[in-house]
Amino acid sequence: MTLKEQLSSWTQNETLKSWVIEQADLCQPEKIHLCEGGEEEYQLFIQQLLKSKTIVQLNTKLRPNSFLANSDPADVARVESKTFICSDSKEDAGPTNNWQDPEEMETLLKGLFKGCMKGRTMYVIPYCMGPINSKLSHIGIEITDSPYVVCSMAIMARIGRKALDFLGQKTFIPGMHSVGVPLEENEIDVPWPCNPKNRYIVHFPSKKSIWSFGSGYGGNALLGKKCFALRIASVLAKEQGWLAEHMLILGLTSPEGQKKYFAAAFPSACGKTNLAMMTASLPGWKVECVGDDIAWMRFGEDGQLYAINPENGFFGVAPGTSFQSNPNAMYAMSKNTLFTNVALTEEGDVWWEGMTQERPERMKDWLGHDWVDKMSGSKAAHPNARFTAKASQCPIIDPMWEDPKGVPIEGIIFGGRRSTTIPLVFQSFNWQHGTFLGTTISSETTAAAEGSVGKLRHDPFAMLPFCGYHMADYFRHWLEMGKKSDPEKLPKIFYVNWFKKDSDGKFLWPGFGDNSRVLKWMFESIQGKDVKEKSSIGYLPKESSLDVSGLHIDPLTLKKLFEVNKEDWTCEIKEIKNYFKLFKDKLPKEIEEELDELEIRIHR
Ligand code: OXD
Ligand code: MN
Repeated sequence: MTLKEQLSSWTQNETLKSWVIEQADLCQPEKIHLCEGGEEEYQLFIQQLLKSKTIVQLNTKLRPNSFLANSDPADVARVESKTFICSDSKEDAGPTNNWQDPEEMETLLKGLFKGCMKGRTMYVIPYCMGPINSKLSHIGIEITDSPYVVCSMAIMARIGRKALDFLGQKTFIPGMHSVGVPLEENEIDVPWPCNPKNRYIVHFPSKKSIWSFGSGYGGNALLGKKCFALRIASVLAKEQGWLAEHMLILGLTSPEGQKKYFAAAFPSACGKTNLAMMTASLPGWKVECVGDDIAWMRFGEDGQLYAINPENGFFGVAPGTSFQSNPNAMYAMSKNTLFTNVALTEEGDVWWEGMTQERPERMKDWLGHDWVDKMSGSKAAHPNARFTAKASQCPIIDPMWEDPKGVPIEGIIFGGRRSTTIPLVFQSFNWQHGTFLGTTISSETTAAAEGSVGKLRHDPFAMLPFCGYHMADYFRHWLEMGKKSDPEKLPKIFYVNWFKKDSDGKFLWPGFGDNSRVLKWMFESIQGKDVKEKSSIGYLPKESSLDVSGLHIDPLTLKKLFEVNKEDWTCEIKEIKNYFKLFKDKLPKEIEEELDELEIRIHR
């Protein structure tokens, strides 16, 4: 069958057909596979990956239908330095993104992609971000030469025939991906092909297209996630009047059976997945998970903000995840899971730092080497090792998680990892003040992130690596969304900090399940209960309004958790002022005013 014939029996979408033909001409693959989705097709790719030694099968008794991939050591994380927003002008990309002239970049990419799939199969994956048939969902098509990417996409998005049927004659976001390693005739492939010297993760906001070359890992290669659902979607959201956010979504039910949904943005290494799947320590309170990474939100005709999780699975960091820290994540990955860069035990199961207190006697580390040198301090699992599992496998997945209408968001939470200054929780005075709080998010870096440990990194709305246009225009978009909406129905905005420390460097707050106490306080504040009082930084919990029953926490510690120290805040304001200089006169005047007013209140 010719490609044209193959395509005609696959789709009636003419734009899609001609795009696939054009890309096949460019990349010159040996074969083309048009994805239908489904378990049978998934197993076909798994067999291929087993054969190429990209993955090994885990013990089917311990971890049914689960596999482990070890990547090339030079391909282990998102590469922000090679991620580009190629808007028409540099100004449109703003000071926080890498930019290159779109025409020059296109020429460069065409050169790289020419013949890049020689000797390989080109997979065409239709995928739906969001529930099928939801007005909030969007369709993308990813072309890739990596069967590992196809399997990961099959978990992380709704792929194949159902996405294609939903697409119909509509438009889609095209995404081209190649590991960038063409094969000569009879050349044997390596288990994890990649091209670290020529790596480009490129977004064209005007054309709404994505091109990714040289990496097969995570957010670089699974184009539905960060590339589409955040960078391109943030541009779509601005144009169309909605919000594409780096936020988890959770439902919180009170002992009386009342339920409220929250969306929350945190920079990486702040426990987003743990919060999204939390087991509440407060008796009678229940958390259910809608999503752990991304939220698409739109105001409904009733004036209420509704959110969907555009993803279908979790691509979670494994190290640190345990039955203590996140039992629901552990259950979610108990079967049908694709692991990457974790260690392999002698029994054929997985292990990573923090999974159990005792480590197994013998293992293969993430590089495939025998794990014998326990004293060397090298890690058995890579710090950015991942599990890829379907969201439906999470025991506390919310019953409404695939509702096409989305879930009604009543509270928005911002936060960061801060050892000083920021109290455990406070509430903004209103939407504009809340937007200001989003602009000020900063977090102390941990060993899991790039750069030196303990350094403050500003990460507005936790969107620093994910905003597809000028960050100050994004602030403006948030302000406008609030202005256009019914103030009574706007979600309340909160700011939290689970990580405040005492002078000995010990955490003041236990975190994890006890964060449900903070969620309860927010819940009651939204209900209009008399639980908050004005302070210079926002509303703080009134004395005794935070439920600490059963928690052995002394009054002094509680005082420290909520302290607003004038000196610390003077430094904080100075730090924010300095950071805002980056946006020059693009910084919305409302944000500047909020900072000025905060300064006046602090010094009053
Ligand atoms: C992620 C990230 O992997 O935010 O979700 O880096
Ligand atoms: Mn994320």
